[in-house]
Amino acid sequence: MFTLYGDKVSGNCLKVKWVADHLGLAYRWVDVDVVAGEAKSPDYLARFPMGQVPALELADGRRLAQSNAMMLYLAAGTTLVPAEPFAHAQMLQWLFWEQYSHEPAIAVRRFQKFYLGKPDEAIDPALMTKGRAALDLMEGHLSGHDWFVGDGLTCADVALVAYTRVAHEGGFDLVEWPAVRGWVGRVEQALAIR
Ligand SMILES: N[C@@H](CCC(=O)N[C@@H](CS)C(=O)NCC(=O)O)C(=O)O
Repeated sequence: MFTLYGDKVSGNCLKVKWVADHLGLAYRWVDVDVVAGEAKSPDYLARFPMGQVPALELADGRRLAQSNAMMLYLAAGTTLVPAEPFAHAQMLQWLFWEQYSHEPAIAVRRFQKFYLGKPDEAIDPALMTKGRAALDLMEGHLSGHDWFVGDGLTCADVALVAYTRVAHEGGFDLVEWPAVRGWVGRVEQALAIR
């Protein structure tokens, strides 16, 4: 049994929760209200100095931050983490890309538009440009593949679907990216989150 600290409005937190649920792992969920600043409380920072959710605490007290590291840890030895070295590296390729080129545009624009209620003109236009470029790249890959790596669901799909499935809340209408939309449906079905 382990403990997951998270906020269910956060795709980064849901990634880890979905993996745990998909694998049937037993865990305790602790709500942390990010907007209310709970991830910056002295008590939380003492345990998780990165001051963010999600966070993971094992029964023996070891702690881990960063959604993708947590997913990989929980899913180690399953088909969600390809064992073959090149496929494994491809999965990591998408995970690193997601954190640098996808999430910082699509998730951040969604947060500003949907949760902070900012009007479009008050949001940095670079977020739209970068988010659209990320969706274009995904569309290119998914036009020839059903999944990001190999023939089935991996952590790469879980990471990338978290904010892609709610991209419309950030002003990205997936009608423009039909292969991405089809893939979102496949991943949601595989994770039983629809
Ligand atoms: N790279 C981190 C990003 C985590 C992250 O941005 N968490 C947000 C919620 S989605 C958070 O805790 N924000 C509060 C803050 O940074 O103060 C991960 O993948 O876990």
